[in-house]
Amino acid sequence: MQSHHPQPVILVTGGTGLVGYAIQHVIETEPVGSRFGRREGEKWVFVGSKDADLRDPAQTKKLFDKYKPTHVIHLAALVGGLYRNMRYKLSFLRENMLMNDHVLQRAHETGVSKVLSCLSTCIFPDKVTYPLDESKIHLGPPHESNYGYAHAKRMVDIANRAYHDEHGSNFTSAIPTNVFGPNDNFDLEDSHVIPALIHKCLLAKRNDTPFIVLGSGRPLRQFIYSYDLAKLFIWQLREYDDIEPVILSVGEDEEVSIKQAVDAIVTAVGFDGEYKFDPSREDGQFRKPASNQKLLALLGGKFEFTPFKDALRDTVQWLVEHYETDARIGRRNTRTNGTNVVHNGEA
Ligand code: GFB
Repeated sequence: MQSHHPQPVILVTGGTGLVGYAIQHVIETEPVGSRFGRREGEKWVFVGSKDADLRDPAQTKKLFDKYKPTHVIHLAALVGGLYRNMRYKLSFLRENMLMNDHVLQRAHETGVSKVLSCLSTCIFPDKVTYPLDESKIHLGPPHESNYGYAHAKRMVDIANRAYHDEHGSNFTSAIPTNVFGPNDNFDLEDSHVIPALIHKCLLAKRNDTPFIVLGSGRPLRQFIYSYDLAKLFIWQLREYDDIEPVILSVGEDEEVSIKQAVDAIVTAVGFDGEYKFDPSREDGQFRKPASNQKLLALLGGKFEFTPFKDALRDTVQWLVEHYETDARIGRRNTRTNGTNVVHNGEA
Protein backbone atom coordinates (compact mmCIF):
# COMPACT_ATOMS: atom_id res chain seq x y z
CA MET A 1 0.00 0.00 0.00
CA GLN A 2 2.66 2.47 1.04
CA SER A 3 4.66 1.87 -2.19
CA HIS A 4 2.25 3.73 -4.50
CA HIS A 5 1.20 6.18 -1.90
CA PRO A 6 4.21 8.00 -0.49
CA GLN A 7 2.39 10.67 1.42
CA PRO A 8 0.07 9.82 4.34
CA VAL A 9 -3.54 10.47 3.35
CA ILE A 10 -5.83 10.70 6.38
CA LEU A 11 -9.50 10.28 5.50
CA VAL A 12 -11.87 11.59 8.19
CA THR A 13 -15.40 10.20 7.77
CA GLY A 14 -18.07 12.32 9.51
CA GLY A 15 -15.54 15.07 8.89
CA THR A 16 -18.18 17.85 8.74
CA GLY A 17 -19.72 17.09 12.13
CA LEU A 18 -18.85 18.20 15.67
CA VAL A 19 -15.62 16.18 16.14
CA GLY A 20 -14.61 16.27 12.45
CA TYR A 21 -14.89 20.07 12.44
CA ALA A 22 -12.75 20.22 15.60
CA ILE A 23 -10.04 17.95 14.15
CA GLN A 24 -9.89 20.13 11.01
CA HIS A 25 -9.65 23.25 13.21
CA VAL A 26 -6.76 21.80 15.25
CA ILE A 27 -4.87 20.45 12.22
CA GLU A 28 -5.18 23.82 10.48
CA THR A 29 -4.37 26.06 13.47
CA GLU A 30 -1.68 24.17 15.40
CA PRO A 31 1.92 24.83 14.18
CA VAL A 32 2.91 22.54 11.29
CA GLY A 33 5.06 19.71 12.63
CA SER A 34 3.85 20.18 16.22
CA ARG A 35 2.34 17.31 18.27
CA PHE A 36 -1.21 18.12 17.16
CA GLY A 37 -0.43 20.11 13.99
CA ARG A 38 -0.32 18.88 10.40
CA ARG A 39 2.97 17.14 9.46
CA GLU A 40 4.86 17.97 6.27
CA GLY A 41 3.58 15.77 3.43
CA GLU A 42 0.35 14.80 5.20
CA LYS A 43 -2.91 15.18 3.27
CA TRP A 44 -6.08 15.41 5.39
CA VAL A 45 -9.45 14.79 3.71
CA PHE A 46 -12.63 15.64 5.62
CA VAL A 47 -15.77 14.06 4.07
CA GLY A 48 -19.44 14.11 5.00
CA SER A 49 -22.63 12.32 3.98
CA LYS A 50 -22.85 14.61 0.92
CA ASP A 51 -19.61 13.04 -0.34
CA ALA A 52 -20.74 9.44 0.17
CA ASP A 53 -23.54 7.55 1.93
CA LEU A 54 -21.52 4.98 3.87
CA ARG A 55 -24.63 2.83 4.34
CA ASP A 56 -24.12 1.99 0.66
CA PRO A 57 -21.14 -0.32 -0.08
CA ALA A 58 -20.76 0.99 -3.63
CA GLN A 59 -20.53 4.61 -2.50
CA THR A 60 -18.06 3.58 0.22
CA LYS A 61 -15.90 1.83 -2.40
CA LYS A 62 -16.02 4.91 -4.66
CA LEU A 63 -14.92 7.16 -1.79
CA PHE A 64 -11.92 4.96 -0.92
CA ASP A 65 -10.98 4.60 -4.61
CA LYS A 66 -11.11 8.40 -4.98
CA TYR A 67 -8.93 9.32 -1.98
CA LYS A 68 -6.84 6.14 -1.50
CA PRO A 69 -6.39 6.78 2.24
CA THR A 70 -3.43 5.34 4.16
CA HIS A 71 -5.15 6.14 7.47
CA VAL A 72 -8.83 6.59 8.44
CA ILE A 73 -10.46 8.38 11.37
CA HIS A 74 -13.99 6.93 11.27
CA LEU A 75 -16.40 9.39 12.91
CA ALA A 76 -19.39 8.99 10.58
CA ALA A 77 -22.42 7.71 12.49
CA LEU A 78 -26.11 8.20 13.08
CA VAL A 79 -25.95 10.09 16.39
CA GLY A 80 -28.27 11.98 18.69
CA GLY A 81 -29.15 12.76 22.26
CA LEU A 82 -31.12 10.64 24.72
CA TYR A 83 -34.55 11.30 23.23
CA ARG A 84 -33.54 10.59 19.63
CA ASN A 85 -31.80 7.38 20.74
CA MET A 86 -34.93 6.26 22.57
CA ARG A 87 -37.11 6.81 19.48
CA TYR A 88 -34.89 5.19 16.84
CA LYS A 89 -33.16 2.19 18.48
CA LEU A 90 -33.37 0.02 15.35
CA SER A 91 -32.22 2.80 12.99
CA PHE A 92 -29.28 3.55 15.29
CA LEU A 93 -28.37 -0.15 15.36
CA ARG A 94 -28.73 -0.92 11.64
CA GLU A 95 -27.42 2.27 10.05
CA ASN A 96 -24.34 2.38 12.29
CA MET A 97 -23.67 -1.35 11.77
CA LEU A 98 -23.86 -0.82 8.00
CA MET A 99 -21.51 2.20 7.97
CA ASN A 100 -19.00 0.58 10.31
CA ASP A 101 -18.86 -2.69 8.35
CA HIS A 102 -18.46 -0.97 4.97
CA VAL A 103 -15.69 1.34 6.21
CA LEU A 104 -13.68 -1.37 8.00
CA GLN A 105 -14.03 -3.89 5.15
CA ARG A 106 -13.09 -1.34 2.50
CA ALA A 107 -10.13 -0.21 4.62
CA HIS A 108 -9.02 -3.83 4.85
CA GLU A 109 -9.45 -4.49 1.13
CA THR A 110 -7.49 -1.34 0.18
CA GLY A 111 -4.67 -1.96 2.64
CA VAL A 112 -5.27 1.03 4.91
CA SER A 113 -2.55 0.81 7.57
CA LYS A 114 -4.66 2.17 10.45
CA VAL A 115 -8.31 2.90 11.24
CA LEU A 116 -9.31 4.81 14.41
CA SER A 117 -13.06 4.49 15.06
CA CYS A 118 -15.15 6.63 17.43
CA LEU A 119 -17.24 4.82 20.07
CA SER A 120 -18.87 6.45 23.18
CA THR A 121 -19.05 5.83 26.94
CA CYS A 122 -22.74 4.94 26.51
CA ILE A 123 -21.54 1.53 25.20
CA PHE A 124 -20.51 0.45 28.71
CA PRO A 125 -22.80 -1.79 30.78
CA ASP A 126 -25.39 0.13 32.80
CA LYS A 127 -24.89 -2.07 35.87
CA VAL A 128 -21.14 -2.51 36.56
CA THR A 129 -18.68 -1.35 39.21
CA TYR A 130 -17.50 2.20 38.71
CA PRO A 131 -15.42 3.82 37.42
CA LEU A 132 -15.84 2.53 33.89
CA ASP A 133 -12.57 1.43 32.28
CA GLU A 134 -11.61 -0.15 28.96
CA SER A 135 -11.80 -3.72 30.36
CA LYS A 136 -15.53 -3.47 31.13
CA ILE A 137 -17.06 -2.83 27.67
CA HIS A 138 -18.68 -6.24 27.24
CA LEU A 139 -19.54 -7.05 30.89
CA GLY A 140 -23.32 -6.73 30.55
CA PRO A 141 -26.09 -4.93 28.68
CA PRO A 142 -25.89 -1.17 28.02
CA HIS A 143 -28.56 1.23 29.28
CA GLU A 144 -32.05 0.58 27.87
CA SER A 145 -32.29 4.09 26.38
CA ASN A 146 -29.54 3.59 23.79
CA TYR A 147 -28.90 -0.15 23.36
CA GLY A 148 -29.25 0.14 19.56
CA TYR A 149 -26.39 2.61 19.21
CA ALA A 150 -24.38 0.99 22.00
CA HIS A 151 -24.39 -2.51 20.49
CA ALA A 152 -23.54 -1.19 17.02
CA LYS A 153 -20.52 0.61 18.50
CA ARG A 154 -19.50 -2.41 20.63
CA MET A 155 -19.37 -4.44 17.42
CA VAL A 156 -16.62 -2.13 16.13
CA ASP A 157 -14.41 -3.28 19.02
CA ILE A 158 -15.26 -6.91 18.18
CA ALA A 159 -14.55 -6.32 14.49
CA ASN A 160 -11.19 -4.67 15.27
CA ARG A 161 -10.22 -7.81 17.20
CA ALA A 162 -11.37 -10.10 14.39
CA TYR A 163 -9.57 -8.15 11.64
CA HIS A 164 -6.44 -8.31 13.79
CA ASP A 165 -6.74 -12.02 14.56
CA GLU A 166 -7.50 -13.01 10.95
CA HIS A 167 -5.46 -10.42 8.99
CA GLY A 168 -3.17 -8.69 11.51
CA SER A 169 -4.97 -5.39 10.85
CA ASN A 170 -4.20 -2.37 13.05
CA PHE A 171 -7.77 -1.12 13.54
CA THR A 172 -8.42 0.54 16.91
CA SER A 173 -11.00 2.74 18.65
CA ALA A 174 -11.51 5.70 20.95
CA ILE A 175 -14.26 5.92 23.60
CA PRO A 176 -15.11 9.61 24.19
CA THR A 177 -17.34 10.80 26.99
CA ASN A 178 -20.16 13.32 26.14
CA VAL A 179 -18.72 15.89 23.70
CA PHE A 180 -19.78 19.47 22.96
CA GLY A 181 -18.38 22.44 21.05
CA PRO A 182 -18.59 24.56 17.86
CA ASN A 183 -20.50 23.18 14.86
CA ASP A 184 -22.53 20.83 17.07
CA ASN A 185 -26.12 19.89 16.19
CA PHE A 186 -28.27 22.37 18.14
CA ASP A 187 -31.64 20.81 17.21
CA LEU A 188 -33.93 21.35 20.21
CA GLU A 189 -35.27 17.77 20.32
CA ASP A 190 -32.69 15.49 18.65
CA SER A 191 -29.44 16.95 19.98
CA HIS A 192 -27.37 16.20 23.04
CA VAL A 193 -27.99 17.99 26.32
CA ILE A 194 -25.36 20.80 26.14
CA PRO A 195 -26.23 22.07 22.61
CA ALA A 196 -29.98 21.69 23.28
CA LEU A 197 -29.80 23.72 26.49
CA ILE A 198 -27.49 26.39 25.02
CA HIS A 199 -29.99 26.84 22.15
CA LYS A 200 -33.01 26.92 24.49
CA CYS A 201 -31.31 29.38 26.84
CA LEU A 202 -30.38 31.69 23.94
CA LEU A 203 -33.98 31.63 22.64
CA ALA A 204 -35.30 32.30 26.17
CA LYS A 205 -32.96 35.33 26.42
CA ARG A 206 -33.83 36.61 22.91
CA ASN A 207 -37.56 35.87 22.70
CA ASP A 208 -38.46 35.75 26.40
CA THR A 209 -39.66 32.14 25.89
CA PRO A 210 -39.71 29.66 28.84
CA PHE A 211 -36.41 27.84 29.43
CA ILE A 212 -37.41 24.23 30.14
CA VAL A 213 -34.81 21.66 31.22
CA LEU A 214 -36.00 18.11 30.60
CA GLY A 215 -35.95 15.51 33.35
CA SER A 216 -34.99 16.04 37.01
CA GLY A 217 -31.58 17.63 36.49
CA ARG A 218 -30.03 15.04 38.85
CA PRO A 219 -28.17 12.73 36.38
CA LEU A 220 -24.39 13.08 36.24
CA ARG A 221 -22.17 13.44 33.17
CA GLN A 222 -18.55 14.14 32.19
CA PHE A 223 -18.28 16.62 29.29
CA ILE A 224 -15.20 17.01 27.03
CA TYR A 225 -14.67 20.03 24.76
CA SER A 226 -14.50 19.02 21.08
CA TYR A 227 -11.21 20.86 20.48
CA ASP A 228 -9.57 18.91 23.33
CA LEU A 229 -11.00 15.64 22.02
CA ALA A 230 -9.69 16.49 18.54
CA LYS A 231 -6.12 16.71 19.86
CA LEU A 232 -6.53 13.33 21.57
CA PHE A 233 -7.77 11.74 18.32
CA ILE A 234 -4.71 13.11 16.49
CA TRP A 235 -2.46 11.75 19.28
CA GLN A 236 -4.14 8.30 19.16
CA LEU A 237 -3.85 8.14 15.36
CA ARG A 238 -0.16 9.00 15.43
CA GLU A 239 1.29 7.69 18.66
CA TYR A 240 -0.90 4.76 19.81
CA ASP A 241 -0.34 1.38 18.13
CA ASP A 242 -2.72 -1.14 19.70
CA ILE A 243 -6.18 -2.43 18.82
CA GLU A 244 -7.36 -2.03 22.44
CA PRO A 245 -9.77 0.92 22.89
CA VAL A 246 -8.83 4.05 24.88
CA ILE A 247 -11.30 6.18 26.86
CA LEU A 248 -10.82 9.85 25.87
CA SER A 249 -12.31 11.85 28.75
CA VAL A 250 -11.83 14.49 31.39
CA GLY A 251 -11.18 13.14 34.89
CA GLU A 252 -13.83 11.49 37.10
CA ASP A 253 -13.65 14.54 39.36
CA GLU A 254 -15.09 16.63 36.50
CA GLU A 255 -18.44 14.81 36.68
CA VAL A 256 -21.28 17.38 36.98
CA SER A 257 -25.04 17.12 37.40
CA ILE A 258 -27.33 18.29 34.60
CA LYS A 259 -28.44 21.07 36.98
CA GLN A 260 -24.82 22.23 37.44
CA ALA A 261 -24.42 22.16 33.64
CA VAL A 262 -27.58 24.28 33.24
CA ASP A 263 -26.31 26.85 35.75
CA ALA A 264 -22.99 27.05 33.88
CA ILE A 265 -24.88 27.52 30.58
CA VAL A 266 -27.04 30.28 32.12
CA THR A 267 -23.82 32.11 33.07
CA ALA A 268 -22.22 31.53 29.64
CA VAL A 269 -25.33 32.90 27.84
CA GLY A 270 -25.80 35.76 30.32
CA PHE A 271 -29.43 34.78 30.92
CA ASP A 272 -31.03 36.29 34.02
CA GLY A 273 -34.47 34.72 33.71
CA GLU A 274 -35.92 31.59 35.38
CA TYR A 275 -35.64 28.00 34.18
CA LYS A 276 -37.87 25.08 35.11
CA PHE A 277 -37.42 21.30 35.10
CA ASP A 278 -39.93 19.06 33.28
CA PRO A 279 -39.75 15.84 35.34
CA SER A 280 -42.25 14.19 32.96
CA ARG A 281 -39.38 13.73 30.50
CA GLU A 282 -36.84 10.87 30.92
CA ASP A 283 -33.55 11.20 32.82
CA GLY A 284 -31.93 8.34 30.89
CA GLN A 285 -28.85 6.72 32.39
CA PHE A 286 -28.18 8.19 35.87
CA ARG A 287 -24.37 8.26 35.46
CA LYS A 288 -21.54 6.69 33.40
CA PRO A 289 -18.36 7.79 35.24
CA ALA A 290 -15.34 6.95 33.08
CA SER A 291 -11.71 6.65 34.19
CA ASN A 292 -9.12 8.38 32.00
CA GLN A 293 -6.18 6.76 33.81
CA LYS A 294 -5.14 4.68 30.79
CA LEU A 295 -5.13 7.83 28.60
CA LEU A 296 -3.11 9.88 31.05
CA ALA A 297 -0.61 7.05 31.52
CA LEU A 298 -0.15 6.77 27.74
CA LEU A 299 0.16 10.56 27.42
CA GLY A 300 2.95 10.54 29.99
CA GLY A 301 0.97 12.01 32.83
CA LYS A 302 -1.22 14.95 31.95
CA PHE A 303 -3.26 16.79 29.36
CA GLU A 304 -4.40 20.45 29.40
CA PHE A 305 -8.23 20.16 29.28
CA THR A 306 -10.10 23.45 28.56
CA PRO A 307 -12.02 24.56 31.68
CA PHE A 308 -15.74 23.74 31.31
CA LYS A 309 -16.91 27.34 31.70
CA ASP A 310 -14.45 28.62 29.05
CA ALA A 311 -15.48 25.88 26.63
CA LEU A 312 -19.16 26.74 27.17
CA ARG A 313 -18.48 30.45 26.65
CA ASP A 314 -16.71 29.76 23.34
CA THR A 315 -19.46 27.39 22.17
CA VAL A 316 -22.17 29.96 22.95
CA GLN A 317 -20.11 32.58 21.09
CA TRP A 318 -19.81 30.24 18.09
CA LEU A 319 -23.58 29.65 17.97
CA VAL A 320 -24.35 33.37 18.23
CA GLU A 321 -21.93 34.09 15.36
CA HIS A 322 -23.24 31.25 13.14
CA TYR A 323 -26.94 31.27 14.08
CA GLU A 324 -28.11 33.06 10.94
CA THR A 325 -25.78 31.17 8.59
CA ASP A 326 -24.50 27.60 8.90
CA ALA A 327 -25.38 26.55 12.44
CA ARG A 328 -27.43 23.31 12.57
CA ILE A 329 -30.41 24.60 14.58
CA GLY A 330 -32.99 22.00 13.56
CA ARG A 331 -36.23 21.84 11.61
CA ARG A 332 -38.41 23.10 14.39
CA ASN A 333 -36.92 26.54 14.22
CA THR A 334 -36.93 29.53 12.01
CA ARG A 335 -33.99 31.90 11.91
CA THR A 336 -34.77 35.34 13.30
CA ASN A 337 -34.71 36.58 9.68
CA GLY A 338 -37.88 34.54 9.16
CA THR A 339 -36.51 32.05 6.63
CA ASN A 340 -37.43 28.44 7.26
CA VAL A 341 -34.54 26.05 7.87
CA VAL A 342 -34.38 23.49 5.06
CA HIS A 343 -32.96 20.00 5.85
CA ASN A 344 -32.63 17.21 3.27
CA GLY A 345 -35.11 18.98 1.07
CA GLU A 346 -37.75 18.95 3.86
CA ALA A 347 -38.93 22.46 4.80
O1 GFB B 1 -26.64 14.28 25.96
P1 GFB B 1 -27.85 13.54 26.34
O2 GFB B 1 -29.06 13.74 25.46
O3 GFB B 1 -27.63 11.96 26.33
O4 GFB B 1 -28.15 13.92 27.88
P2 GFB B 1 -27.05 10.87 27.33
C1 GFB B 1 -29.28 13.55 28.43
C2 GFB B 1 -29.42 14.03 29.87
O5 GFB B 1 -29.66 15.44 29.84
C3 GFB B 1 -30.65 13.39 30.46
C4 GFB B 1 -30.97 15.72 30.35
O6 GFB B 1 -30.47 13.21 31.85
C5 GFB B 1 -31.76 14.41 30.17
O7 GFB B 1 -32.82 14.33 31.09
N1 GFB B 1 -31.57 16.84 29.58
C6 GFB B 1 -32.15 17.94 30.13
C7 GFB B 1 -31.63 16.95 28.25
N2 GFB B 1 -32.63 18.76 29.18
C8 GFB B 1 -32.31 18.17 27.98
C9 GFB B 1 -32.55 18.55 26.62
O8 GFB B 1 -33.15 19.58 26.30
N3 GFB B 1 -32.08 17.70 25.65
C10 GFB B 1 -31.39 16.53 25.98
N4 GFB B 1 -30.93 15.77 24.98
N5 GFB B 1 -31.16 16.14 27.26
C11 GFB B 1 -26.35 9.82 25.04
C12 GFB B 1 -26.54 8.54 24.28
O9 GFB B 1 -26.85 9.62 26.33
O10 GFB B 1 -24.97 10.16 25.16
C13 GFB B 1 -25.89 8.67 22.91
O11 GFB B 1 -27.93 8.30 24.13
C14 GFB B 1 -24.44 9.11 23.03
O12 GFB B 1 -25.94 7.42 22.25
C15 GFB B 1 -24.38 10.37 23.88
O13 GFB B 1 -23.68 8.14 23.64
C16 GFB B 1 -22.95 10.81 24.09
O14 GFB B 1 -25.76 11.29 27.89
O15 GFB B 1 -28.12 10.48 28.30
